Amino acid sequence: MKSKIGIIGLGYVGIELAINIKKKKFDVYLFDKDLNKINDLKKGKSPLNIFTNKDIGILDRANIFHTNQIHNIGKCDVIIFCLPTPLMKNNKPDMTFLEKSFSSMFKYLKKNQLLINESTVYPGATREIFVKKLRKKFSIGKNFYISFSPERVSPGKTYSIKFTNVPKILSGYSNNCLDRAYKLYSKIFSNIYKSSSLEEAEFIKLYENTFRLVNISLVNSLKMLSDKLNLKIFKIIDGARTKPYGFIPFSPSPGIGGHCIPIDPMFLSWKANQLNFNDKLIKSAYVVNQQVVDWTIKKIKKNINKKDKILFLGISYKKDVDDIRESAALKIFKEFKIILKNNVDYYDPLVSRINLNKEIIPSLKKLNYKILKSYDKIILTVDHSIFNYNMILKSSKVIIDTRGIFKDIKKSNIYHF
Ligand code: SAJ
Repeated sequence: MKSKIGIIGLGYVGIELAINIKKKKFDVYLFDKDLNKINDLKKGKSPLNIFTNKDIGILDRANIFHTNQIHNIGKCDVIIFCLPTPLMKNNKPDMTFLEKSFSSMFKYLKKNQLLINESTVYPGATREIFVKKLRKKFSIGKNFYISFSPERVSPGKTYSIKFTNVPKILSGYSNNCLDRAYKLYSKIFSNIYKSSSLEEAEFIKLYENTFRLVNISLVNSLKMLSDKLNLKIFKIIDGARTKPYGFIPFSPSPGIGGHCIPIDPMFLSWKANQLNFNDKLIKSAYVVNQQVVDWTIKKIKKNINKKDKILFLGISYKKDVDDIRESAALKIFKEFKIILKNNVDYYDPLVSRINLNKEIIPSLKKLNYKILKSYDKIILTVDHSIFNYNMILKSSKVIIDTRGIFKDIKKSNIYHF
């Protein structure tokens, strides 16, 4: 009998997982609290730019539920959590999405179900959030199973590697739990890495993203330092990357965004403080990535006039994604919207509109020679692949390039920082 797989949370992780589990002929039961998303999916319409309607066509529209129908979770053999785990204002991990969702389904949980948490959490969270409660109703490892397996979806499909070929970290509360999870995930993922504990797997995930935060912060910090020496950071990176070992290049940026890199490492920093381990490195990296946004704003201000008409190219948090969470480009755009009011616009084909303090600001509908020429300054904040960089180069009066797209072009009307 085919296992029924329940997926809680239909974001870029949950939908990616659902598509790939469905491809392996399992029944999927999908749950989300966003009614618009549910209605889109039921109509066969992708709710996220990164999936086409064809991609989601495989999903069984009958088994898509709003979380007010969570009692259907009782029909599932496996329950996979793919919910957001943001930070609270005080940089404390916010586990409420997981906690609320788990509480709402708890009374419908059945014997022999397997619960897999894919949401990024601090070390110990899976045990605290799920195990503690489950113990009251089940004997974990005997008649209920629990696993942690961090998501490794790369939004914007930055790499060619197929989702199911990305090695999957897998851990279990007990060996039985690990075996149960392995039985399912080995049918979906080609390469499973069995971790020795829930906490180790939680830590592995955070290490991966802390590695990025620290290195992106490093390159942005060196960008600001090299600028004081009138050196070009992109040329410095070009030189350093000739080293065939012991160096991994990262790209300078106007700051980091997204809901992984600015967030996940702070779970580690928070946990460190809980354990009286005074983390300095992660905190400093976090601060640098806030500083570089302000630094970029200051540099732009120095290179524009009050009457300038300005166009921002790109508003999302990174190349080829439509997500604006924590976007540095958006933070910078907001600043200039306040200063220059109607003299500033943005064009981002992946983000049709933004809500700025209740004011809906639409993206320009298109970009052409005439439109580019009509602006005094063009600020390149996100390096989307879809942009016609030749046209931008030829048609813009002045380009402020914060992504190094034009790093090799020496023209007096191009500023790099
Ligand atoms: N960024 C830089 N310089 C870089 C790389 C990124 O400034 O060299 C900026 C981006 O513009 C963005 C932010 O950092 O604003 C985060 O970028 P990211 O490439 O790390 O992308 P994310 O946030 O989508 O991270 C996700 C993570 N995936 C998971 O957590 C499963 C991360 O581990 C992946 O490495 C990353 O995708 C990826 O490589 O696509």
